[in-house]
Amino acid sequence: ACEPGFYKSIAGDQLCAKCPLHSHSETLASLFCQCDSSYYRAASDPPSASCTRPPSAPVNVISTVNGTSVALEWSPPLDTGGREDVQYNVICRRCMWESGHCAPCGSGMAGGSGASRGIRFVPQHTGLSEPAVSVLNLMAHMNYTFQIEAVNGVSTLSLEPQRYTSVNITTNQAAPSQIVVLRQETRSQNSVTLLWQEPDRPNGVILEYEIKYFEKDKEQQSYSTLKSKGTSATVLGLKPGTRYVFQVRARTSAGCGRFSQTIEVETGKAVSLRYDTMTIIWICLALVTGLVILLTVLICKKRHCGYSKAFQDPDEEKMHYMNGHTYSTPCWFLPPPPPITFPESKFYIDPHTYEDPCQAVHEFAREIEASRIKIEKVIGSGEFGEVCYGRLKLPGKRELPVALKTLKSGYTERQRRDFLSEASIMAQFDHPNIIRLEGVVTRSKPVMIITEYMENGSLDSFLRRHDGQFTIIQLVGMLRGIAAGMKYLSDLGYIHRDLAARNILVNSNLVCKVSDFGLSRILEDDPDAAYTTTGGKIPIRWTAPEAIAFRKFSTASDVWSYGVVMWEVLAYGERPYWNMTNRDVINSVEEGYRLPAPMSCPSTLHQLMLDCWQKDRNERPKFSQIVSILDKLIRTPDNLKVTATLNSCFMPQCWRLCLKPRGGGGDAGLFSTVDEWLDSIKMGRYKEHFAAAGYLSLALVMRMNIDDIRRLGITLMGHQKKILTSIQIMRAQTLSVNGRGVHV
Ligand code: ACK
Repeated sequence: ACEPGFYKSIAGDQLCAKCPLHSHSETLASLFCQCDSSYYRAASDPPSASCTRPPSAPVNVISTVNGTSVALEWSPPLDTGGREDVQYNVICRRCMWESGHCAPCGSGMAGGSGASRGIRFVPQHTGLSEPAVSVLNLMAHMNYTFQIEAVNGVSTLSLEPQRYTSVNITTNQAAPSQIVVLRQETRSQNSVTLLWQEPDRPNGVILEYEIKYFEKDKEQQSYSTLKSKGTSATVLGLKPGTRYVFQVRARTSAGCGRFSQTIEVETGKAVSLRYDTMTIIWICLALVTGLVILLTVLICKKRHCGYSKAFQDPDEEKMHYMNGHTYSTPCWFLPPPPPITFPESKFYIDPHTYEDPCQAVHEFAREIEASRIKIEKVIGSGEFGEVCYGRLKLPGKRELPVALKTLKSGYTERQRRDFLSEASIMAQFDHPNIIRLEGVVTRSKPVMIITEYMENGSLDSFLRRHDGQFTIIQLVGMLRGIAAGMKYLSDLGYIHRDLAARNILVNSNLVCKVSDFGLSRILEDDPDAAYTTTGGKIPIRWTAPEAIAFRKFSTASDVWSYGVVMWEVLAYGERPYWNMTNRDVINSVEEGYRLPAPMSCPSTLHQLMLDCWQKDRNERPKFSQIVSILDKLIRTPDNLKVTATLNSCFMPQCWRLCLKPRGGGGDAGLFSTVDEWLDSIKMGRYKEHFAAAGYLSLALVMRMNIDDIRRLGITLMGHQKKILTSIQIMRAQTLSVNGRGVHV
């Protein structure tokens, strides 16, 4: 009999064998050794094999996202459990990262439809022997979590959960998926009408569909294409009795999707119509009778005060209903309807106070049918999806150019709520300097917010595109508009929190309007925004110190932000605090540092900025005061003549200007060539003008006056001033270096 610790599979004279690794026998005459706790023997393992255990999790997962595909690679587990047969399984989950709620990719989830239809794993998702897999056909702009687990021959025997490593990825934009449903609606001798369904994964706003068609078997010789904005189209000009092949694909700003499967349609055969004389007479009679009836109806209608229901504005319709009148009686029998008065609301209502903020949106904003909108092009991308330009045609109204903010597909419920909250807020405002909301599209996809269209886009990029091209009065006019909009908002009790030039839009008349409302408008990936110790993301450069430190947001903190917007406007879209880090900005402002006056900035305006940046928020001016100060300056522009560039250096708040004149006036000591200096003041376009006129050194440049600058052929007043001011600063600095002048 074998001793404990030894075994013999069959009774006989052979020697006892020592228990293999991770196994034991506690009794005499054991036929096999039992595995230690947490170790197992697979069914195929002989009694002589060591006991083994499941592997640890794979390590070093690397994910490479390419559009809507991801390649995952990893390294084998550090502990294979003592076996060689390690394999991998990959589990895909779509997760709502905010709520932490995850669901297998194969199941539907709130906010997405058909979300994971068609996800493909290459080579497969279970039993992988190589540590790599590619996952295709994911949804665009979506968060996914992949769990990669390592398993071996004993994993199924263990009761412990499998060990896995997770990786989170977000897919990027991608072209729309293939159209799968395409059919013929009608056909005639010369035309075919097709109907199709939007692709399962539009992955953005579908700008148009492309219909490709050709005579059967003649694709190589020629084919034609037709564009359509909607999901149907009639192809005209076809030959009778001919078999045609049709395919359709969708296009978004990310590109074209794949063409659908083909369908074949044969046009009708040409038939010659022959009518006898009697039939022709009957047709003519019917036409004449129809015409007479039509004219009679039209004349009667015209006599009824010209009010046609077909052209009635839905808003008007609502108002008539609210008055309790119906207008079936001709209007000359009724007294004029009393004016409608709405209860005056002094304060705006925060849609977040609604139990269901999605209900709020319909309380404030009107629903617009998607068929009334033509999307023409994508003009940018916002937090929630693409921003498009389009045209809106409401019944009885002129067609309007509009901006369409879309909510990208695959949005979460929270994203939809935040998105529509912005509309609920905007809908409550009515002021020439606040972006006007036209309505919302919530009953079809994509969900959209429709606002007035501002031809010049956002103020910061607009100013950068037109550096130095406006008169000071034009700039003050823009600032006055923004201040008036902010006064209106503050009167309603609305605090903007993210007032910055990027959130102000400009129309073709240079009117500035405040935009971007709602709490979640601060982009997660906005490099200007940083998490604060008090929680939440804050656009540091524009935010008052008390709001950064204690989240004390108020109209006074909006005034601080307004001061930064003033600076951005007068500096033509320069980045506030240039390339200082957020941390440096917080510390310097705390120490008392304030932005210096931008180049050629009137000292009155810089003083107003400094007032907006008073540490004590009670000391800051009110928006109503800012509006009246700017009004006065516009009426008496003489007060704008004294520029602050040199003087501001003497202000205690501006000491850094003297240390760091980057992006400001220029510093003779910092530049060795004329080209370098011109680049530093963003006037690099005039390098050749300077070189051609022989100004090859800074010493020569420093002797120039305004006439010399004009002689170079620089015609824009703003640019002439900018260059001259910079020359004056360099001169002053050289004086101070030589010890002959004031220290600047
Ligand atoms: O600087 P932009 O051209 O102006 O790029 C951004 C982009 O969409 C993302 O916000 C533009 N944009 C937003 N709203 C409007 C609007 N109402 N009219 C015109 N452009 C707009 C903005």
